[in-house]
Amino acid sequence: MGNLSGLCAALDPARPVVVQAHDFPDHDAVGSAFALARLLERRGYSCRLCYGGTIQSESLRVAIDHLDIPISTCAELDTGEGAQIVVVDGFVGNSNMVGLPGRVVGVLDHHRPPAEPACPFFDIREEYGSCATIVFEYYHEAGVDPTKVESTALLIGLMMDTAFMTRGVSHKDLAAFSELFFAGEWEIAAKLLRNSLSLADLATFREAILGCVVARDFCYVQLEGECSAEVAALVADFFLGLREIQFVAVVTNDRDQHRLSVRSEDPERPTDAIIRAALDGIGSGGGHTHMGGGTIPEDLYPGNEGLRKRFLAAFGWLDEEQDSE
Ligand SMILES: [Mn+2]
Repeated sequence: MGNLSGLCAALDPARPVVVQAHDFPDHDAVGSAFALARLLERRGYSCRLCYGGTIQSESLRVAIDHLDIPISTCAELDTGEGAQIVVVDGFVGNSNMVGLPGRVVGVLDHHRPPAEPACPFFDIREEYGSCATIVFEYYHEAGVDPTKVESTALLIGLMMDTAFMTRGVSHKDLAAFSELFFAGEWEIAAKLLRNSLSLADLATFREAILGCVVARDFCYVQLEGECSAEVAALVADFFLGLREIQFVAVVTNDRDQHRLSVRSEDPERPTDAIIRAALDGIGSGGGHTHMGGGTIPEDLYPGNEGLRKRFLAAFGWLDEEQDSE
């Protein structure tokens, strides 16, 4: 059985389907949820789209507006107990996925899960650069060409998650890219990707440049000012662009918790494994080889230097220092 037919077999066609993107969603989560819902609608399902938290990304807001994506917050959506939920680009139980009333029936994701999901259907492809690529293959399986709008939504997700095809790219991503690029509006996708920042974000970059702590190829950035997850990710990308730096951790304060955006250019230090080691016992997180994130509740936060040391320990560098003493 194909993956799309597997998902459809797990869904009850008589009841509405809720397609849920991860909290504080990004382009990949929203674009994939939207395109998946449109494909399920062609199969006779009625679908609604939602996300947890808020939309912090201005470029995502522009994309939702431009593509006219009918998505609302989980709070606005009155799902009811009987809802069947399909989670996209993350999974319930993760710190970045709010629980909705109803039952999680399916999960589509490209993040390595800490444990196998306990729902009837899941399709997790860690080697893929984006969830959009998985959904694109569902269209293939269905023998359906995505429309221009659907192609654009998927293309933006794919381009954002792979940083213009420079990280985590599999052959499948490239195949999806070559079809979606001209099937969708690549100019819009490229413009959104290039214009994620505004002048207002310069203060964050100034703070980051002045406050970063570098040890060997590891750059640790603590930001005290207000900063969205998207800008924190772009700060991390910026430091990774420095030749000497191969691993970056950016930490921001988010009211009652601390949030991490992590990047790695070293396959020996995959972000998800390092984050789990560094946050062991104090927080949660995960991701891919090249990019990941996590959260630490305020009451468990070990302090800036304490957290930085936890990364050094996760690299095995603290042991080396002790050995050489
Ligand atoms: Mn993604």
